[in-house]
Amino acid sequence: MEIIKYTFSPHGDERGQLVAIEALKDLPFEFKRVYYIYDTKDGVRRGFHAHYDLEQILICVSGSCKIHLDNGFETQEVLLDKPYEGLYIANNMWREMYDFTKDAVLLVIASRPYDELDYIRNYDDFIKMVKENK
Ligand code: T46
Repeated sequence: MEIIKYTFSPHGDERGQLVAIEALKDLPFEFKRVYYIYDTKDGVRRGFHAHYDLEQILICVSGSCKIHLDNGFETQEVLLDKPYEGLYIANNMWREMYDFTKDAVLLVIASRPYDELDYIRNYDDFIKMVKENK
């Protein structure tokens, strides 16, 4: 499975760092939504779903966490621990997020507005769909 990570260019000076992300310039898609996950409790694993259409970029802007990716054929574990690095997650990809440090803030840039109908929450349904679409 190919892991696609974007490295953004921090605008650093003596005051510190600033990262700017523009749609279609720094990322391959227009985005419609941003959300972030923080204060994740010890031992928590989140996600457990795929999306029919949604594309996303995940950036751990503080602390670190790990992402389990599963395309139905292969799996990968990805560490996110840099505030200037974004992991691209395409549609039809099962994801789980885990090993959040106490200070972790996971910022997500999403290509579409929130839509519960876009979620595939049953793993067997996900596997069936990707195998049928192959
Ligand atoms: C994903 C991973 C990386 C909203 O009301 N609007 C939103 O935009 C989102 C993302 C969530 N919510 C509500 C729905 C639930 O009541 O927030 C609650 C928690 O969402 P969820 O259980 O889906 O969170 P995660 O961490 O399992 O998954 C989220 C995203 O939902 C998902 O698209 O790819 O982060």
